[in-house]
Amino acid sequence: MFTKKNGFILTIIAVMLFTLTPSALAQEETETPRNLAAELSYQYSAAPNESYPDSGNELTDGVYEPLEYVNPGWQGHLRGITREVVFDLQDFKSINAIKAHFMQDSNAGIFYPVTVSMYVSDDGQNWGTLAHRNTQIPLWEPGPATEQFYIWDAAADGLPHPNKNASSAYARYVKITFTTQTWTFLDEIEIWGMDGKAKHAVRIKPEEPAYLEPGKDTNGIRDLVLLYNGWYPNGEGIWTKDKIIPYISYVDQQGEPTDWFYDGVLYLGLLTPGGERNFGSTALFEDWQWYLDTTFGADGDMKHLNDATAEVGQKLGDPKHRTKVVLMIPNPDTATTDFGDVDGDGISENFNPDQVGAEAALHNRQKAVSWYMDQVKQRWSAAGYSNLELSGMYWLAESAWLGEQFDEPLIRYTSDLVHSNHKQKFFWIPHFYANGSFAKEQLGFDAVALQPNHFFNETEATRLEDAAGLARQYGIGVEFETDERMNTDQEMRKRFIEYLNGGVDYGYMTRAFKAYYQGNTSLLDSSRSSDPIVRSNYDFMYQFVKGTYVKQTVPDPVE
Ligand SMILES: [Ca+2]
Ligand SMILES: [Ca+2]
Ligand SMILES: [Ca+2]
Repeated sequence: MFTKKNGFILTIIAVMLFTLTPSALAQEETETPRNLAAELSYQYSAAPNESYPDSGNELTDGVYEPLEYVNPGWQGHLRGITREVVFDLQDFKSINAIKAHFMQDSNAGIFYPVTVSMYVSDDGQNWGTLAHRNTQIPLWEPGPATEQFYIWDAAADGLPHPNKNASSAYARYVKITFTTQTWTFLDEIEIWGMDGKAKHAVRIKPEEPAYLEPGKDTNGIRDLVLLYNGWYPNGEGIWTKDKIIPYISYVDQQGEPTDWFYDGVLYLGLLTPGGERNFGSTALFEDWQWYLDTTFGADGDMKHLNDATAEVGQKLGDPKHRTKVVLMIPNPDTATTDFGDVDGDGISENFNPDQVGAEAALHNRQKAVSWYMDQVKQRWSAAGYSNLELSGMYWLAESAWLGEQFDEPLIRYTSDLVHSNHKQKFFWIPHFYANGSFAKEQLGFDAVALQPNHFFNETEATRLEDAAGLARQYGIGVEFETDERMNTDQEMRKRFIEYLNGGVDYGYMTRAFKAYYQGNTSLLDSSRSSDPIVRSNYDFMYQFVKGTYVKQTVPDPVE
């Protein structure tokens, strides 16, 4: 990485010295990196907000502003679609570093972009990715204003090119994109490099942004519905055959299957028995054992899913049909200090790096995951389900800081375990502001679907478009989101319809791998409803999964 601001100031001074003595050093000048963006104009996908405008090339004037957002040299972008800034360097140049400077001031509603992406292009139309960069400082962190550079540096980070000696990207255009959350403030972007073609400068192959399509990476799953089989006070987590049938098959008003429906089912749980702990954080060894028992027991969820598939298969004249199953891996959280004795050596495993050191904590967490995966394997093969296929495992934690000191090594370790069974893939559904949502390959995930989080929050109308755009940018799928309120609340039904319509408008209905969060039983409820409006929610969803849904007018809630 660059040595941040100071290193740059030194380099700027060096460049200035060269410029002051033109004749003698003209030859060297072409070989000394300089800020190619200095004083350049640039194109925005959307101008800054009128309250915090760009007074003219603020991003390339070389001035870094004090960390006070009222300073006119900052510019502020308010919510909405991920922004793009495009620089035309006027000619092909050799680019070896890019840095973009942002500030965060939580008290003023100014937050860092979750992700800044950097691209180069020959023609300003087709773009090759140089890097995606996550914030290194959490969003929403209280306290005084802070600043952050998002940096790509060829020397430290390398280039996405097969030539290992590649030292810079040879291109004419540079694009920087940044995500927004409330206000986003930036004041400077630098593009470092040299005029002309430097030694080992390479062209970066453009990529067509595209969703992750159903196929090899998803084990053939197109539409993966989430069923929560953890503990609920009202027994909602128990998935009997009759409750499952309206998910794996489309049922008529009488509850009779007439077609297959979701081709994949993800089982996952949140609460532990009695609601005492959570599988995302505090669950203990005994809870993990309970979850396996409830999933694989003689009268457990897998047995019911198998029975449901067999019954539907008989009715549809397709008795060999198999439902594809994905199972969660609970999160072995680092806050857990007394998990339980996984390996029987009399010592309870401690996942906390502050207490046992980073290496031992990672080792203990690996031990728990490894044990769990072994159990799944054994219990699955012992049961011999006639109509199920174990297609993969699901990582429950919804965000991942990248880096060896965070969960990255544990996720990669788990990925290797999943892939040691060649028939399985590794699934993940990061939330909208998650770290690492672009880092599918780096983390070892195969099938990733981004949560738009539009259903639950009163987000801007553009959120679905933005999530769809980011999913294409990162080459991942999309999560559909709804819950029981779609059947009872007009405003929530409107949002449900927006997700359906977005699938047509942004192409994720037919082209993307999708996961479906539907609360606990929203689709089951709508399938059984005698209210034609409520029942139509189920029918629309079925049409959406089949790719035949036609956009509906979004009904306005009654005031
Ligand atoms: Ca500036
Ligand atoms: Ca300004
Ligand atoms: Ca032990």
